Amino acid sequence: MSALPDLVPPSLAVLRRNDLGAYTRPSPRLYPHQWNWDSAFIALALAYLDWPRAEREVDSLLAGQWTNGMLPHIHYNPATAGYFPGPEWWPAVPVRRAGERTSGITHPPVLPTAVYWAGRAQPDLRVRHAWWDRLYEPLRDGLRFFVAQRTVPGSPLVVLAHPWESGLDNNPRWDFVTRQGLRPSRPYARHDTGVVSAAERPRAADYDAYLYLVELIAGHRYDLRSFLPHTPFAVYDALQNAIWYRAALDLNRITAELGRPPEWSADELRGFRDAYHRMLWDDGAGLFLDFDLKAGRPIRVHTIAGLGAIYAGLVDAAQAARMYRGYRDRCGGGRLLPTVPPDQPEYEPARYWRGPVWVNTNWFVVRGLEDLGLGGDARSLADATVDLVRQGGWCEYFNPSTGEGIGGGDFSWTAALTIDLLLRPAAPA
Ligand code: 9WN
Repeated sequence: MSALPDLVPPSLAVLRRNDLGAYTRPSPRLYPHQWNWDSAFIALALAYLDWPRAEREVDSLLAGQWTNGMLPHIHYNPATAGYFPGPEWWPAVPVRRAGERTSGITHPPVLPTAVYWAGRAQPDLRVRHAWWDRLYEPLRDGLRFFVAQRTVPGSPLVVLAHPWESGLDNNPRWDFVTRQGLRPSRPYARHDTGVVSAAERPRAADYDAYLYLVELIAGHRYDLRSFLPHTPFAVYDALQNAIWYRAALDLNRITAELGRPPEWSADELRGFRDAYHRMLWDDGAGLFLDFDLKAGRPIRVHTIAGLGAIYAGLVDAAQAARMYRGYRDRCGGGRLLPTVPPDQPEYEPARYWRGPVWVNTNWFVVRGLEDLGLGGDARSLADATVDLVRQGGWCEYFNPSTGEGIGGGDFSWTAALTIDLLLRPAAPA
């Protein structure tokens, strides 16, 4: 590829520095193993620049798949230390390939969408189709897992079982559980706060609750039906559900190109869409909200997760424009889009998922706006996102008030999605 945009080579250099051969670590000192949605973003970027390496990234992630189809949120590398919690917190995981070590929870299923777009970047149709053909079953199983194992009678929406599964760990939507004072039975020592300032990470009470839930879930052999009566945390996450729906659509796009019948019928998709609107839409907020299954009520916290429906095409252009512009206009001239609007009492501009701008959440919104024909909004948000990286570096997240890059450095998905935004520019208005 000639004349690459200026930020592409240094972004690729970040991915190269984090390349451990079979997979790309999210960040050098903070996250040494393979993470699920991180690798989806990374594979998408590599598809433009190093196709064989993109294939390897996905293969390595799929090597951690479970017998029930679940793709765990972490695929551990036994040769690497320096992360807490390690695989010893997740005993007896039912992996397809004996000997693989993984976590016991999943992550937002970005992978089918990334594989769809990565495939589209492969101009040789034989290579593209052979790859999709090879990945089709594991991707299908990964999505079907949510339907078979993570729904409850009466609703097609998928249930999130741990804040880590959302990928937005300490987002204030989950404060209702971290406020409960839950603690694991074992003492533990965190690794993250030795790498990054504690002021930019989740608090001690958050970690206590995370580890309490790890023990509970592992104690019930990772089976939602078994731990549901006992867990304080079971929610319909507006973003996780949107990502699942988008992945289902993209898997259908793959089947269409392969000349196969669709995996999801129009009826199934319509049922999901109706349930999503019925359960999660909040007219006053102008956003979708999450739903606490245990309490039987919405979680009334406004965050960027409420815009996930835009990415999924779960709303039409007019509703998407209202949601996006309403959210943007609440942000008081700061950098876009904070993960929590500054007018929310929980907003903290430098603490992880409680306010900072993250490149992946912006990317979801950009790609959704673009698909809905809102090219002007998509373009300006894409430009604002790339400018943040240009000024703040390849950091994990950015302070919306100052634009400063914070959290872990050399962060892979910041680099990967910068590459995607530059090489697949959002459509002009
Ligand atoms: C726990 C790797 C992951 C991301 C998540 C982000 C963070 C882990 C952590 O890092 O989570 O899974 O230790 O904080 O919240 O989205 O996938 O980059």
